[in-house]
Amino acid sequence: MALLPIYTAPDPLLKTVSKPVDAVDAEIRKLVDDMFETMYAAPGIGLAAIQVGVQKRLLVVDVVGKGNQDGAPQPMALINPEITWVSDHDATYEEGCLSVPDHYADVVRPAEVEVSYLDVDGEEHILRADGLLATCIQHEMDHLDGILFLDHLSALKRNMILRKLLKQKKLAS
Ligand code: K1U
Ligand code: ZN
Repeated sequence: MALLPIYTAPDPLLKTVSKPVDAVDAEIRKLVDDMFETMYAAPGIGLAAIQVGVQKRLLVVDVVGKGNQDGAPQPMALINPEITWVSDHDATYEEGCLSVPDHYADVVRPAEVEVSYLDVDGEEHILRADGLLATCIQHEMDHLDGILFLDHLSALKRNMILRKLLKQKKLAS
């Protein structure tokens, strides 16, 4: 397994739309393994392939293992995920993002979702999620369409955070 570099905003790659996975093969399974290692090391509760520079519609989540220290790990890889249903009622969570380090903000999203996806064996599944899992899946699926949680905030808040991130990058280079 390998730790992959995480791209951070305002890198233009994070604003691109990822492409469907053609075949769930050994290369994809290796990418999934590397993404889990990278997510747990960060630490994080989710990661989309575009965050590690791969423009494929693939994400990993585990809101139990690292996000909640008292649970056993529950790693899930979602390949070509599609939201098939969202609830009428919303939920607000304070979101973070490994591509927007050290910044957090409340984001409102549907409280429950149903998502179809392929697993690492290429098998199709339909998952009904609520709570943090629903929020995390929606956050990661946004990444696949080039959307950051910052895009759910006011332009004022978003631009303030982006300016700070740009300044940090310039200082670090
Ligand atoms: O960058 C990402 O997409 C991962 C992100 C996922 C996420 C967090 C919160 C709400 C929605 C989606 C993170 O994992 S940020 C780090 C984080 O939330 C966390 C890290 C360790 C323990 C608990 C939480
Ligand atoms: Zn993110």
